[in-house]
Amino acid sequence: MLQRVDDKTRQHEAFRADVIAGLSQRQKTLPSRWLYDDRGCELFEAITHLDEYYPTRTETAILAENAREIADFCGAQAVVLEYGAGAARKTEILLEALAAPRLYVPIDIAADFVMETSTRVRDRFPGLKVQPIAADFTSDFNIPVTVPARQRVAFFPGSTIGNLNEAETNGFLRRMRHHVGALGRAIIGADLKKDVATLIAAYDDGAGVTARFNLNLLARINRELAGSFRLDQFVHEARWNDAESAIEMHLVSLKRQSATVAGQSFQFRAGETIHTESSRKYTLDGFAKLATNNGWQASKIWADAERRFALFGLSC
Ligand code: AVI
Repeated sequence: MLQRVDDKTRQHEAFRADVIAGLSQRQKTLPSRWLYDDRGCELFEAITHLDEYYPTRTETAILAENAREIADFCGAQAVVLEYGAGAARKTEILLEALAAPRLYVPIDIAADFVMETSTRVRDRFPGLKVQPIAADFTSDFNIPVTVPARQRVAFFPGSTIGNLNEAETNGFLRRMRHHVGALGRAIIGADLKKDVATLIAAYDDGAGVTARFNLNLLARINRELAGSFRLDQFVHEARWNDAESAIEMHLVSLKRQSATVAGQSFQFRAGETIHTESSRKYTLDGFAKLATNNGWQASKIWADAERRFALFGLSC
């Protein structure tokens, strides 16, 4: 219990520091991980069911259609390490396809959440051993020696890799490589580059769910950091950044205004934006090269017929 209070305090302090630092930059920026409070998680879940948001259903279908081959690639007795465990449906498809997975290791920064995931997977697969780890997968951490070293497979679906910046992406791929060892493998979901209209629609849906998801970050700042943002004076915008090959979410100030956060005041010009998320889109070659630069080989690629999304099978 005491541990949980400490975690909350640390989390609150990290949020405050990130918001103050991010709003002090020339291009105001808020790290996308803060989008996911309880309401943000609910809204993201709703996004995954939207017609315009193709990644979730496309990836799930690729996984289901190729489950046999993906399981063979992992090895029947794989030890599955899932980073940012939460993609329940996708995890189940993989675990179901594996003949006799030795162990499932969900890894997530939120200790409560990773315990919930463990319970759910144990209920669904009664014979399966589950060993949760509470850790931030964007920072260095060790896999406990109690996790068998052979046949480790890192599983990272959801195209969350696209939300990491360049340094984080390289660090993450190298960390995974280190975690699985010389004979290990990885299955990573990545969203592919496509026409801009499809991408904009996916990140600025007709029902306004993504807009609510983005604006919720200001509501969170108001609630948790004594903020004074007027939510009706900012609007959501999704834009394509060609140089970065990324869809960006911004919050646009509708007028010249100021807002206070934790006692500090920030000025906004009319039209000025806060950049809240980048979602990188890859080419098949581009992702394979990224993998190679970080100690992996892209041995397999599973994609849908329209080449919207791909699951990469990496080996060392
Ligand atoms: C979590 N992540 C993979 C989502 C994405 O597509 O980049 C987050 C998201 N943001 C707006 N819509 C979805």
